Amino acid sequence: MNPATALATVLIDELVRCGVTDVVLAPGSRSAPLALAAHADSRVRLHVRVDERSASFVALGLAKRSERPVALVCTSGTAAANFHPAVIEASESGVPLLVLTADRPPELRGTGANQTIDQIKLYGSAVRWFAEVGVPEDRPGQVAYWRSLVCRACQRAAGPPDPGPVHLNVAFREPLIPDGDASWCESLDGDASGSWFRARVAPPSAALHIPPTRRGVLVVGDGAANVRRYVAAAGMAGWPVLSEPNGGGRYGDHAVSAYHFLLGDQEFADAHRPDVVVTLGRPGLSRPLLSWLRRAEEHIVVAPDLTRWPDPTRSATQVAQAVEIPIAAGGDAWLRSWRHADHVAREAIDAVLDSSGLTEPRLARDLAEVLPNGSLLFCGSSMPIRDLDQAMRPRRGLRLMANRGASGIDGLVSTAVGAALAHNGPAYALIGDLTLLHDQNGLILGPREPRPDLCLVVVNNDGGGIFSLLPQAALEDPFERVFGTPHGVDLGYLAAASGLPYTVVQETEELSKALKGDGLRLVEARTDRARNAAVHVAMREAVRAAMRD
Ligand SMILES: Cc1ncc(C[n+]2csc(CCOP(=O)(O)OP(=O)(O)O)c2C)c(N)n1
Ligand SMILES: [Mg+2]
Repeated sequence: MNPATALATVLIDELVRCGVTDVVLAPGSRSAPLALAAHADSRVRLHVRVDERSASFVALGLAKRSERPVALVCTSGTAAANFHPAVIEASESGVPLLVLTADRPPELRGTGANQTIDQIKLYGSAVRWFAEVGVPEDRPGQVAYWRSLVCRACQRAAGPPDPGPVHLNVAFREPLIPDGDASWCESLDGDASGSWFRARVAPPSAALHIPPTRRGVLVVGDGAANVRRYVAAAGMAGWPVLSEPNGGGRYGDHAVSAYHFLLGDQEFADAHRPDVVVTLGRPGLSRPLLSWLRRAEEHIVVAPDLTRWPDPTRSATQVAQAVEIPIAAGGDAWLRSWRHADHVAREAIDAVLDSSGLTEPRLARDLAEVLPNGSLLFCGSSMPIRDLDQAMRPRRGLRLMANRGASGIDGLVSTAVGAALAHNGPAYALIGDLTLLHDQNGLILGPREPRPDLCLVVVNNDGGGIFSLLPQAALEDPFERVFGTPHGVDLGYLAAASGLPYTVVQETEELSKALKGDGLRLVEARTDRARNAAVHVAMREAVRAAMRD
């Protein structure tokens, strides 16, 4: 057997032994040993994509939803550079990715040899760990090295306490394809059972005990862990729960879903300054929420990893791996006041949306409501996730996810595809038109690829609608060209080019029917950016007026 085949066979085998089930691959020649080994191993679910950027986001989605490391393979050269955005998102949102970039051997580097670039530490500080594997050689002792390296990579990617991407640069010298000879200088097998080694799991963290408090609030942002336990504890303590949709805590009696509008009301925010706020994950959607967070007497950030904790407002007074929320007597008035305000605000918001026809926040609200239990909803950055934040009513049985680590509008189709492939149940995505166009290649699925059950709902406002809510909207002449960026693309043709079922929704009443079907499909809702900006103003004003009454 040639060394390239031996290394690739052992790498894939040890990945499987470490629990990896999915490998995503983009085609190339230098990566042939890894591609062939992954294809030959029936324990691996292989996904092949022509575009490395899409491939990397598919891997991100798979890993994000499954919370397990997913391997990602490409050839040498710019192919590897196309993984960078997904690696950054994985780093920022703590998703375990195992990036295996094939490379030329050292003697070809820096010589102008074809498709050869400097791949050493290519992703800089965006990976938790980098290793140059070294060119495989036909001599005893290599197998132990390769297997132990893969175990370390899996352990570092999966955490705990800080999951994230890991990069192995794998240099292969020719020949790159199997020669039909199965012999090697030592056994290629792993030891009897399990992975080559098992890393010790981190000991359970000690919880921070806080004194009983009447005016406490639980805030849940992106990437929060142990949400159910904290929401239950907040319920016992009489604390309101302010959860972003992707935080996973927007359900039950204590959920305050109109907080964006409530906290945007100065009078309400002044009257509801908390003694203690506990934040899980990273809140980052609502400016009023972030401003109000800065005014908390005590702000406790819960972070599993004490070397990197989210605190975008720089208001943390304590950081803990876990917090024990105490039960306090007599906190009813605090919770009642939040809930009453939430009820009033929600009625005002719903009244605006119910009388406004098909608008973006209404589509977001209704979509989150009609999806069956057990569904996954992947949300694009820009307005979709914000509209859900502002308009979605509390509910159970719906899993919401978004790429909020770096909040890019890139790779969203592919991330949603990957997440859908790891989700046990129907999957949906709500994304903007520019977000769809940015990752058109994510729609390309070869005939032998595992197919997701995913309905992409695209809000087509012919450009970047978010900018109409920002100060630059006043700059009428340059605005449309440099921010609005209309494109006029007919999404029907786009769907046809990829052979996808396609439906246009004209009225919100048609939504449920349009969502039906299976496999990858596209639903388009056409909206208007200026009208959308007006609806957001109307919601804010309606809440303000209702609060005054
Ligand atoms: C990769 C990347 N490029 C640019 C941006 C800046 N950006 C944020 S929102 C946005 C517009 C998105 O438009 P669309 O997907 O149609 O959503 P809409 O704003 O209309 O809701 C842009 C360009 C970004 N976040 N990520
Ligand atoms: Mg748009």
